[in-house]
Amino acid sequence: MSRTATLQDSLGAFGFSANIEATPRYQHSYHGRKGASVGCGQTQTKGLCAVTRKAADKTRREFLKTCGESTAAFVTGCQMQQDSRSFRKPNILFLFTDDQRFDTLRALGNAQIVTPNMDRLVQDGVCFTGAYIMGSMSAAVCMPNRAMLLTSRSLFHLKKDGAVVPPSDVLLPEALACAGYETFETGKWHQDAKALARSFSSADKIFFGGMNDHYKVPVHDFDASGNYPPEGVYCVEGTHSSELFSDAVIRFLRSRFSTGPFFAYVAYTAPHDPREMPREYLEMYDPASLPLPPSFLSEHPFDNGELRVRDEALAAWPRTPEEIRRHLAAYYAMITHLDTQIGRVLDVLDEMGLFSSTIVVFSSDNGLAVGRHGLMGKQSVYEHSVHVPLILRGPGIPKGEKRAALCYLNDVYPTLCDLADVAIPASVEGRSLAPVLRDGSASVRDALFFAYKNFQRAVRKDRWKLILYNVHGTKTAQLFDLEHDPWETQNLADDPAYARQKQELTVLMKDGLKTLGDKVDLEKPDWGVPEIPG
Ligand SMILES: [Ca+2]
Repeated sequence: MSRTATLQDSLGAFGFSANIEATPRYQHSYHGRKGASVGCGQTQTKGLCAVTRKAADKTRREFLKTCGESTAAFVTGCQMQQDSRSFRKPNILFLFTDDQRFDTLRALGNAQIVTPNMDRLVQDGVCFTGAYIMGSMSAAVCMPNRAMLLTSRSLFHLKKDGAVVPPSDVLLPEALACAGYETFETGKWHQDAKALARSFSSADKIFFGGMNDHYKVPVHDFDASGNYPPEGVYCVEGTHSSELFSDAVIRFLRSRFSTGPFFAYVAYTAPHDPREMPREYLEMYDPASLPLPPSFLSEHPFDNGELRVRDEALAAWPRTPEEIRRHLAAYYAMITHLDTQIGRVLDVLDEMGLFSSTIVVFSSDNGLAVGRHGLMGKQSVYEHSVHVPLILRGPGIPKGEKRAALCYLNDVYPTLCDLADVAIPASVEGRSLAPVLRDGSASVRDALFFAYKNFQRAVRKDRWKLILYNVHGTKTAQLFDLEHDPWETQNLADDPAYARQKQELTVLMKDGLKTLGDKVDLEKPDWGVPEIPG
């Protein structure tokens, strides 16, 4: 028996058998979606340098003038555009986890979990407590949200739900590379290989796909051509994914000799199931001592359209408090193990004297229910699925502060461009959070909109959240007062006392979704869109 512990160990006595099928190599997770590819050539650099926002400030315009004068050079190859002024661009270390809910950091009030290194980031940086994802048009929620993070496109403007990033959608590392950054990737890449190839100057231990056994991750070495044939895959058996990817970025940090800025994108696959971690981490958590969430239910109260998706089969129906507590203990154990690995990376950054010159971004691609509302997965628009952690630390960023401003993950891209004084490509749809970093009372969004497939839509504004469902023609509404009911347990949708809020949010939702590019027409019986199978 290996040194590892799995949730299956702890559930063995209960006949737990919903183990996770290994993801076929070169396919996107459990949907059999094959990794697609698109043409890659020089044209992407042409697009990047030709497109800039009119709203850019004077400083950026001056920088772009320099960039624009070199358009011909970009067309023939990405010539690094160095800013000649004294401003030194910060390094950027992006730590991106998988399925980590917003409330799984001790420093943010979760007294049950142990996350000393994530807590370091909270204490040394700014935590955005109102950070959300936009949703998904498929059960593979990770995929579009990673695409949105990397391109800052809205959900409804992604190609194939983010499986493919067309050259017209300039990726964040592409934009940074053309501004002089050395760009590095390790870990999960849920988009096409050509998009990776045009984004990074190097990579190590690349995992194409959605999920896998954490101790047998099929990885590739970097190939600048974007060709990743099946015979190039290999496994480092016995090394946990969180250690594998941390080792890779540490090697990158220690071996680089360039004096220019770097962008290192570390895409962990934890705490996504299968819930595997060294046994000592599982032993840190006693399931019986973990409180059930106030929104625990044995089953979801109505058909939300996705009650039997693969993630929901990770626990038996009806859900029991004992089984949910065991899942929660394993989920927390995996996060604590991940936290230790992140600590190793942060320590190396400090040892190398890069603390003050490096922006560290910490976030996750979506949350996870783990028993809340009778659900296990992330295929919903409840807070536990769409609300994610987001922390920025580094030069130009206040220390130990929080920001409640509502934002999407795709706002991070233009924020980093602003902090690094890098041109924001026109394909970017997010809004820079730089004003919010400067001013704690500032905001860039009045409301947020969420979607899951074509049968769930939601809006959040101030303390209110409205969720509308249309499942095979059956419409359901939920209205929550998040200030008094953050667990979303008291549905006010049918209470006449809140009819005004419901009506205002419905109108807001219609307008907001249309602006984002959604095709849904809430007035029509079928919402005017084809059903996306559950
Ligand atoms: Ca995920």
